[in-house]
Amino acid sequence: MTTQTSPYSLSDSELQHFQANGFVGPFTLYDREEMKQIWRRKRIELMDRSAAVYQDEAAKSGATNIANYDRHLDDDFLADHISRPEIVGRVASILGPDVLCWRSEFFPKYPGDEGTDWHQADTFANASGTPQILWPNGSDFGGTITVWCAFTDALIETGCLQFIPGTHQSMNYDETKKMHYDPAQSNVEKDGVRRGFFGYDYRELQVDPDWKPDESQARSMEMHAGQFIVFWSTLMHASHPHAGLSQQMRLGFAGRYVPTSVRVYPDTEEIQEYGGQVSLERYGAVLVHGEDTYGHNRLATETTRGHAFGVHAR
Ligand SMILES: O=C(O)CCC(=O)C(=O)O
Repeated sequence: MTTQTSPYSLSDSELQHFQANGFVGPFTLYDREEMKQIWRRKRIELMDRSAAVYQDEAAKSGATNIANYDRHLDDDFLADHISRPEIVGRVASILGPDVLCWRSEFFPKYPGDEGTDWHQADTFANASGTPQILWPNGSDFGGTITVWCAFTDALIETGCLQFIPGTHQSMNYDETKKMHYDPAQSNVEKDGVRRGFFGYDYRELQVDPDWKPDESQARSMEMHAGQFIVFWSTLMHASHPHAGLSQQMRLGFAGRYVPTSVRVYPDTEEIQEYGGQVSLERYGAVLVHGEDTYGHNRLATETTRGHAFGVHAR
Protein backbone atom coordinates (compact mmCIF):
# COMPACT_ATOMS: atom_id res chain seq x y z
CA MET A 1 0.00 0.00 0.00
CA THR A 2 1.45 3.43 -0.87
CA THR A 3 0.39 6.96 -0.07
CA GLN A 4 1.13 9.39 -2.85
CA THR A 5 0.81 12.64 -0.95
CA SER A 6 4.18 12.78 0.80
CA PRO A 7 7.35 13.98 -0.92
CA TYR A 8 9.07 11.53 1.43
CA SER A 9 7.26 8.38 0.25
CA LEU A 10 9.70 5.58 -0.51
CA SER A 11 10.53 5.19 -4.19
CA ASP A 12 9.70 1.87 -5.87
CA SER A 13 13.33 0.72 -5.61
CA GLU A 14 13.53 1.72 -1.93
CA LEU A 15 10.33 -0.18 -1.25
CA GLN A 16 11.66 -3.24 -3.05
CA HIS A 17 14.87 -3.01 -1.04
CA PHE A 18 12.81 -2.75 2.14
CA GLN A 19 10.63 -5.72 1.28
CA ALA A 20 13.61 -7.92 0.41
CA ASN A 21 15.88 -6.87 3.27
CA GLY A 22 13.58 -5.67 6.06
CA PHE A 23 15.22 -2.24 6.33
CA VAL A 24 15.83 0.92 4.33
CA GLY A 25 18.14 3.87 4.90
CA PRO A 26 19.97 5.59 6.44
CA PHE A 27 18.38 8.95 5.64
CA THR A 28 19.55 12.30 6.97
CA LEU A 29 17.03 14.20 9.09
CA TYR A 30 19.17 16.69 11.02
CA ASP A 31 22.50 18.20 10.15
CA ARG A 32 25.17 16.49 12.27
CA GLU A 33 26.20 19.64 14.15
CA GLU A 34 22.57 20.69 14.65
CA MET A 35 21.80 17.26 16.16
CA LYS A 36 24.77 17.49 18.49
CA GLN A 37 23.62 20.90 19.70
CA ILE A 38 20.04 19.74 20.17
CA TRP A 39 21.19 16.74 22.18
CA ARG A 40 23.52 18.82 24.36
CA ARG A 41 20.45 20.84 25.46
CA LYS A 42 17.97 17.97 25.54
CA ARG A 43 20.00 15.66 27.73
CA ILE A 44 19.75 18.24 30.51
CA GLU A 45 16.08 19.07 29.92
CA LEU A 46 15.02 15.41 29.86
CA MET A 47 16.37 14.91 33.37
CA ASP A 48 13.24 16.75 34.49
CA ARG A 49 10.72 13.92 34.58
CA SER A 50 7.99 15.92 36.33
CA ALA A 51 5.71 15.80 33.27
CA ALA A 52 6.67 12.27 32.11
CA VAL A 53 3.73 9.88 31.78
CA TYR A 54 5.34 7.17 33.90
CA GLN A 55 5.77 8.37 37.46
CA ASP A 56 6.08 4.89 38.97
CA GLU A 57 9.28 3.90 40.77
CA ALA A 58 10.44 1.60 37.92
CA ALA A 59 10.65 4.62 35.62
CA LYS A 60 11.45 7.40 38.11
CA SER A 61 14.41 5.65 39.67
CA GLY A 62 16.00 5.25 36.23
CA ALA A 63 17.02 1.77 37.35
CA THR A 64 15.28 0.01 34.45
CA ASN A 65 14.92 0.51 30.72
CA ILE A 66 11.29 1.65 31.22
CA ALA A 67 12.76 5.06 32.19
CA ASN A 68 13.70 5.39 28.50
CA TYR A 69 10.10 4.91 27.27
CA ASP A 70 7.73 7.43 25.70
CA ARG A 71 9.34 10.77 26.46
CA HIS A 72 7.68 12.04 23.24
CA LEU A 73 4.57 12.23 25.42
CA ASP A 74 6.05 15.05 27.51
CA ASP A 75 8.88 16.62 25.47
CA ASP A 76 8.08 19.08 22.62
CA PHE A 77 11.13 18.26 20.50
CA LEU A 78 10.55 14.50 20.68
CA ALA A 79 6.81 15.04 20.06
CA ASP A 80 7.66 16.87 16.82
CA HIS A 81 10.38 14.36 15.94
CA ILE A 82 8.06 11.31 15.88
CA SER A 83 5.78 12.99 13.34
CA ARG A 84 8.43 14.59 11.15
CA PRO A 85 7.25 14.28 7.52
CA GLU A 86 10.63 12.79 6.51
CA ILE A 87 9.90 9.89 8.88
CA VAL A 88 6.16 9.53 8.65
CA GLY A 89 6.02 9.79 4.85
CA ARG A 90 8.36 6.82 4.58
CA VAL A 91 6.56 4.81 7.26
CA ALA A 92 3.18 5.39 5.56
CA SER A 93 4.65 4.01 2.30
CA ILE A 94 5.09 0.72 4.14
CA LEU A 95 2.17 0.58 6.57
CA GLY A 96 -0.49 2.41 4.60
CA PRO A 97 -1.99 5.84 5.25
CA ASP A 98 -3.30 5.46 8.81
CA VAL A 99 -0.40 5.27 11.25
CA LEU A 100 0.12 5.43 15.01
CA CYS A 101 3.31 5.96 16.93
CA TRP A 102 2.77 3.67 19.93
CA ARG A 103 6.18 3.77 21.63
CA SER A 104 9.44 5.64 21.70
CA GLU A 105 12.60 4.50 23.41
CA PHE A 106 16.08 5.81 24.06
CA PHE A 107 18.91 3.31 23.59
CA PRO A 108 22.07 4.63 25.27
CA LYS A 109 25.42 2.83 25.19
CA TYR A 110 28.07 4.20 27.51
CA PRO A 111 31.79 3.39 27.16
CA GLY A 112 32.24 -0.31 27.98
CA ASP A 113 28.52 -1.19 27.72
CA GLU A 114 27.42 -4.55 26.31
CA GLY A 115 26.08 -4.86 22.77
CA THR A 116 22.38 -5.58 22.41
CA ASP A 117 21.54 -9.29 21.96
CA TRP A 118 20.42 -10.50 18.57
CA HIS A 119 16.64 -10.46 18.62
CA GLN A 120 13.36 -10.11 16.73
CA ALA A 121 10.11 -8.70 18.14
CA ASP A 122 6.62 -9.45 16.90
CA THR A 123 4.07 -8.88 19.67
CA PHE A 124 6.61 -7.36 22.09
CA ALA A 125 5.57 -9.90 24.69
CA ASN A 126 9.29 -10.69 24.74
CA ALA A 127 10.09 -9.16 28.12
CA SER A 128 6.67 -8.84 29.76
CA GLY A 129 5.05 -12.13 28.71
CA THR A 130 1.99 -10.04 27.66
CA PRO A 131 1.53 -8.93 24.02
CA GLN A 132 1.98 -5.18 23.69
CA ILE A 133 0.72 -5.00 20.10
CA LEU A 134 -1.81 -7.26 18.34
CA TRP A 135 -2.45 -7.11 14.61
CA PRO A 136 -5.95 -7.97 13.36
CA ASN A 137 -6.77 -11.67 13.06
CA GLY A 138 -5.57 -13.24 9.86
CA SER A 139 -3.04 -10.49 9.20
CA ASP A 140 0.09 -11.47 7.26
CA PHE A 141 2.11 -8.95 9.18
CA GLY A 142 3.25 -8.60 12.73
CA GLY A 143 5.71 -6.45 14.58
CA THR A 144 6.27 -2.75 14.27
CA ILE A 145 8.19 -0.41 12.04
CA THR A 146 11.06 1.02 14.04
CA VAL A 147 12.64 4.30 13.04
CA TRP A 148 15.98 4.46 14.86
CA CYS A 149 17.60 7.88 14.80
CA ALA A 150 21.22 8.43 15.81
CA PHE A 151 21.27 11.30 18.33
CA THR A 152 25.08 10.88 18.51
CA ASP A 153 27.43 9.30 15.99
CA ALA A 154 26.86 5.53 16.07
CA LEU A 155 29.97 3.69 14.87
CA ILE A 156 31.18 0.11 15.20
CA GLU A 157 33.41 1.04 18.14
CA THR A 158 30.66 3.00 19.93
CA GLY A 159 27.97 0.31 19.42
CA CYS A 160 26.11 0.88 16.14
CA LEU A 161 23.18 -1.33 15.11
CA GLN A 162 23.68 -4.60 13.23
CA PHE A 163 21.13 -6.25 10.93
CA ILE A 164 20.95 -9.64 9.21
CA PRO A 165 19.23 -8.63 5.95
CA GLY A 166 16.21 -10.61 4.77
CA THR A 167 15.45 -12.30 8.11
CA HIS A 168 12.23 -10.38 8.85
CA GLN A 169 9.75 -12.95 7.48
CA SER A 170 10.20 -15.74 10.01
CA MET A 171 10.65 -15.66 13.75
CA ASN A 172 13.52 -17.50 15.41
CA TYR A 173 12.16 -16.56 18.84
CA ASP A 174 8.99 -17.59 20.62
CA GLU A 175 7.71 -14.59 22.55
CA THR A 176 5.34 -16.73 24.59
CA LYS A 177 8.33 -18.27 26.38
CA LYS A 178 9.41 -16.29 29.43
CA MET A 179 12.80 -14.61 29.84
CA HIS A 180 14.21 -14.21 33.33
CA TYR A 181 15.20 -10.75 34.46
CA ASP A 182 18.57 -10.60 36.16
CA PRO A 183 20.66 -7.45 35.75
CA ALA A 184 23.72 -9.53 36.71
CA GLN A 185 23.51 -11.44 33.44
CA SER A 186 24.74 -8.49 31.37
CA ASN A 187 28.04 -8.17 29.52
CA VAL A 188 28.18 -11.95 29.01
CA GLU A 189 30.37 -13.23 26.16
CA LYS A 190 28.18 -14.75 23.47
CA ASP A 191 30.23 -16.23 20.64
CA GLY A 192 33.06 -13.93 21.55
CA VAL A 193 31.00 -10.71 21.80
CA ARG A 194 29.83 -9.04 25.04
CA ARG A 195 26.07 -8.83 24.73
CA GLY A 196 22.86 -8.64 26.74
CA PHE A 197 19.29 -7.38 26.64
CA PHE A 198 18.92 -4.89 29.48
CA GLY A 199 18.98 -7.62 32.14
CA TYR A 200 17.48 -10.39 30.01
CA ASP A 201 19.16 -13.07 27.90
CA TYR A 202 17.26 -13.13 24.62
CA ARG A 203 18.55 -16.65 23.84
CA GLU A 204 15.98 -17.93 26.35
CA LEU A 205 13.27 -17.26 23.74
CA GLN A 206 14.90 -19.24 20.93
CA VAL A 207 12.52 -21.66 19.20
CA ASP A 208 15.50 -23.99 18.79
CA PRO A 209 17.81 -23.65 21.80
CA ASP A 210 20.74 -24.96 19.70
CA TRP A 211 20.31 -22.47 16.85
CA LYS A 212 22.75 -19.57 16.40
CA PRO A 213 22.27 -16.43 14.30
CA ASP A 214 24.40 -16.47 11.15
CA GLU A 215 26.62 -13.55 12.07
CA SER A 216 28.63 -13.99 8.86
CA GLN A 217 25.67 -12.28 7.14
CA ALA A 218 25.46 -9.37 9.63
CA ARG A 219 25.81 -5.77 8.46
CA SER A 220 26.92 -2.92 10.69
CA MET A 221 24.76 0.18 10.27
CA GLU A 222 27.08 3.06 11.05
CA MET A 223 25.32 6.43 11.17
CA HIS A 224 26.21 10.01 11.86
CA ALA A 225 24.29 12.02 14.44
CA GLY A 226 21.05 13.15 12.75
CA GLN A 227 20.57 10.11 10.46
CA PHE A 228 17.79 7.54 10.81
CA ILE A 229 17.08 4.04 9.55
CA VAL A 230 13.72 2.27 9.10
CA PHE A 231 13.33 -1.45 9.86
CA TRP A 232 10.85 -4.17 10.80
CA SER A 233 11.15 -5.19 14.42
CA THR A 234 10.99 -8.78 13.10
CA LEU A 235 14.34 -8.28 11.35
CA MET A 236 17.24 -9.94 13.19
CA HIS A 237 18.93 -6.98 14.84
CA ALA A 238 21.51 -6.34 17.53
CA SER A 239 24.26 -3.87 18.28
CA HIS A 240 28.00 -3.95 18.83
CA PRO A 241 29.26 -3.34 22.36
CA HIS A 242 30.70 0.10 23.09
CA ALA A 243 34.42 -0.67 22.94
CA GLY A 244 35.24 2.12 25.38
CA LEU A 245 37.93 3.55 23.10
CA SER A 246 36.28 6.97 23.26
CA GLN A 247 34.41 8.63 26.08
CA GLN A 248 31.53 9.56 23.78
CA MET A 249 28.32 7.65 24.49
CA ARG A 250 26.16 6.44 21.63
CA LEU A 251 22.50 7.24 21.74
CA GLY A 252 19.69 6.00 19.55
CA PHE A 253 16.11 7.24 19.74
CA ALA A 254 13.60 4.73 18.35
CA GLY A 255 10.03 5.59 17.34
CA ARG A 256 7.76 2.58 16.80
CA TYR A 257 4.86 2.68 14.34
CA VAL A 258 1.86 0.46 13.51
CA PRO A 259 -1.31 0.88 11.44
CA THR A 260 -4.38 2.10 13.33
CA SER A 261 -5.91 -1.41 12.97
CA VAL A 262 -3.41 -2.74 15.54
CA ARG A 263 -4.42 -2.99 19.20
CA VAL A 264 -1.82 -1.44 21.48
CA TYR A 265 -1.48 -2.86 25.01
CA PRO A 266 -4.68 -4.92 24.56
CA ASP A 267 -6.52 -5.59 27.85
CA THR A 268 -3.53 -4.27 29.79
CA GLU A 269 -3.36 -1.47 32.31
CA GLU A 270 0.34 -1.58 33.03
CA ILE A 271 3.67 -2.47 31.51
CA GLN A 272 5.55 -5.12 33.48
CA GLU A 273 9.15 -5.45 32.39
CA TYR A 274 12.70 -5.31 33.65
CA GLY A 275 11.67 -6.29 37.15
CA GLY A 276 9.31 -3.32 37.52
CA GLN A 277 5.95 -2.01 36.41
CA VAL A 278 4.40 1.26 35.29
CA SER A 279 0.77 2.28 34.97
CA LEU A 280 -0.63 3.08 31.52
CA GLU A 281 -3.18 5.48 33.04
CA ARG A 282 -1.67 8.55 31.33
CA TYR A 283 -0.51 6.74 28.18
CA GLY A 284 -1.91 7.40 24.72
CA ALA A 285 -0.85 6.27 21.24
CA VAL A 286 -0.24 9.16 18.82
CA LEU A 287 -1.90 9.41 15.40
CA VAL A 288 0.86 10.68 13.09
CA HIS A 289 -0.67 10.06 9.66
CA GLY A 290 -4.19 9.75 8.27
CA GLU A 291 -7.23 8.83 10.35
CA ASP A 292 -8.17 6.38 13.04
CA THR A 293 -11.46 4.80 11.97
CA TYR A 294 -11.02 1.78 14.30
CA GLY A 295 -11.08 3.45 17.69
CA HIS A 296 -9.18 0.50 19.22
CA ASN A 297 -6.72 2.66 21.11
CA ARG A 298 -6.73 5.63 23.45
CA LEU A 299 -5.04 8.49 21.61
CA ALA A 300 -3.00 11.38 22.97
CA THR A 301 -3.52 14.56 20.93
CA GLU A 302 -1.05 16.70 22.88
CA THR A 303 1.87 16.19 25.23
CA THR A 304 1.40 16.37 28.99
CA ARG A 305 2.72 19.95 28.65
CA GLY A 306 0.04 20.86 26.08
CA HIS A 307 2.10 20.71 22.86
CA ALA A 308 -0.11 19.42 20.02
CA PHE A 309 1.06 16.42 17.96
CA GLY A 310 1.26 16.91 14.20
CA VAL A 311 -0.92 14.64 12.05
CA HIS A 312 -0.22 14.33 8.33
CA ALA A 313 -3.16 14.07 5.96
CA ARG A 314 -3.66 10.93 3.88
O1 LIG B 1 19.98 0.36 19.99
C1 LIG B 1 20.09 -0.81 20.27
O2 LIG B 1 21.14 -1.30 20.70
C2 LIG B 1 18.94 -1.76 20.11
C3 LIG B 1 17.79 -1.15 19.39
C4 LIG B 1 16.64 -2.05 19.23
O3 LIG B 1 16.68 -3.21 19.58
C5 LIG B 1 15.43 -1.51 18.64
O4 LIG B 1 15.38 -0.32 18.29
O5 LIG B 1 14.46 -2.26 18.50
